[in-house]
Amino acid sequence: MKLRLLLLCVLLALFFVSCEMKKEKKEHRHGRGRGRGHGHGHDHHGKHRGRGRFDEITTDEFFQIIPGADNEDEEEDHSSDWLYELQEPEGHCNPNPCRNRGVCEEKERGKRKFKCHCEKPFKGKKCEKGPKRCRKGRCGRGECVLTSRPPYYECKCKEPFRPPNCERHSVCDPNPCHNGALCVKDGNDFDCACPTGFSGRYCQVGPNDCYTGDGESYRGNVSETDDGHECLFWNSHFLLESGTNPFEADENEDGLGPHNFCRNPDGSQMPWCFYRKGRRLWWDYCDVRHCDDPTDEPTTVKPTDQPGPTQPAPPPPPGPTEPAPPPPAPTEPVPPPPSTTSAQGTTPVPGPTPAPTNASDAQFRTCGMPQPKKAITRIFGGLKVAPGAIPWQASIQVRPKNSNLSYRHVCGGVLIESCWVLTAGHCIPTNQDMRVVLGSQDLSSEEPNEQALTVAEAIRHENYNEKPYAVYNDIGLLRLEDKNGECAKESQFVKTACLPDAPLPDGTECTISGWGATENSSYGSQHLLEANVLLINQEKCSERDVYGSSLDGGMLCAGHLQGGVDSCQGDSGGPLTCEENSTHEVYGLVSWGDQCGKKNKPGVYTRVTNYLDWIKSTMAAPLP
Ligand code: 4AZ
Repeated sequence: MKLRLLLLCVLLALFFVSCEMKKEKKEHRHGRGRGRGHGHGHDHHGKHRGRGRFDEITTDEFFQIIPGADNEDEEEDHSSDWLYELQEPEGHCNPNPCRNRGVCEEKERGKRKFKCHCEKPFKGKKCEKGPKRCRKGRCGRGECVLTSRPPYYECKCKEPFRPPNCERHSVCDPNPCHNGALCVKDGNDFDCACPTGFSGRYCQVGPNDCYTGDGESYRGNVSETDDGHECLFWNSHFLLESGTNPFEADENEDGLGPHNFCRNPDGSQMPWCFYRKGRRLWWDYCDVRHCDDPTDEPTTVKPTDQPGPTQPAPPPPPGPTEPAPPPPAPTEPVPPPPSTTSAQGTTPVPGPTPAPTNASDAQFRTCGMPQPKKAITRIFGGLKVAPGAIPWQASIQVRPKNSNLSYRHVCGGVLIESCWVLTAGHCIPTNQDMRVVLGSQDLSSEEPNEQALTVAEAIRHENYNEKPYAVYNDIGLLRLEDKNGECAKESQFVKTACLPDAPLPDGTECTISGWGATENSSYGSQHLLEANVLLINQEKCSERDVYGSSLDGGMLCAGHLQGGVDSCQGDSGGPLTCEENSTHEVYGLVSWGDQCGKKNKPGVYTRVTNYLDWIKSTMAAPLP
């Protein structure tokens, strides 16, 4: 009896605790216009409870005042010149080697066969260098944003700090609150007392500020995430350091521009924004109301079962800043991409080849077509990997033979047909159970879109040869176990890559992806990461100070123009794909390299065009 009473007490206690927790979450989600945030010491993570925003700003390492930092001259960054030297595009001006809208001129004489005429403010042999104006301390207690006109940056001061350098502060003077709101001083902090119907930290959100559908057309003024983080400007240097065109002067058709309002430029489920937490870049959905929701209780219901980030995202391969995981993909069915194959899905004319396939197989009729997505990954230099962006990416996982232990990721792979995954030869283990996971983004959780398939047969190239200095013929094929003749099922998140049919010119920009080791995590990344690399001239890569005579014709080198970006351990076997005629061809497989991201030591990839006959004959061979 006593035990029952005790159990009842425990249950009641649990019930009340859970109600309190729900209440707290609800209050912070629906707190717009109710004085949430600064001046109230309310912090959603409970970390700085009792501390004002002023203290948070002045103790933030990003908003430090560094005497003289605002008038230093721009320094030239020559750290990546070695990679430019390595590229030597053969096509001179075709493809255009000049970045950032630079105009290419063919040259007859001289060492270089082309000259790039750069648009201001870009410089460099290929107009790859933008002005590095936003160095630490330049904007004191403010966010440094990039602009298209001299001096190519602007300081967006945090309230109550004042321009030009955000060093001086004055609370409520001038009044930062919008829409006639009163600014209420509280020491160095302040609060905006919003007129009825207005909300947001500065009362900048009007009563009709809401989004319809998925919020793609939302052009309202909400600039806070669901958890109360202030959004970064879309032209923030923190976001755009690796971007291709950070100098958009006006809002573009996706609503992105020199402001920090929430938008949905990438077909996500509702307006969202980037924010910064410490040194990391994150994103989250915004505290914005759906127009169908009642105005008195604005809701910010996050799409269920795929919440925003809850733990720090791991870093990317050396190079650009790691984004938080991407928002979930749109739920609407997407029409199939236009077919590049004949009715039977056999001979593509002209262009990339889908791997030879079953004529009866209605699925995977096209290859190399990722989930259609908006250009956000282009805008931000690949910061954000959208779900379905690399649908051929496979995770190859092993566990001891006939055990019940959990599988662990060892390598990447590339789906080229419903039942076939291409990978590196060195990824094929001996005497292990092997499976392939497709459609996965986050390896640490079982995701609804992923498909796990047992490997029925693992075939390594017969001339595979691992030497201490290089791996030769590093290619293998995995045949997946079928169910009624079908293995992988095509979906928004699982598609095949095409096989290439011809060599591509040096300097071509291609994509590498994987869950491999990164600058800060030698165990690998939990989220799928991607980066852009350029194909490097074979002779250059065979020079003595690069890889010398270790390279053979079955290998190719690729690296990043800005230096540092590279594949690494755990990425092996995964794809290097290049876009040709609007489809993605698997041009290389991550194979080896002298460490990762090291100067003069780019990644080495298995040259797939060298093994096309082997791939086709292996897949066509009768089953054992
Ligand atoms: C590896 O150990 C490995 N930087 C893969 C790629 C590279 C180096 C090592 C290229 O699997």
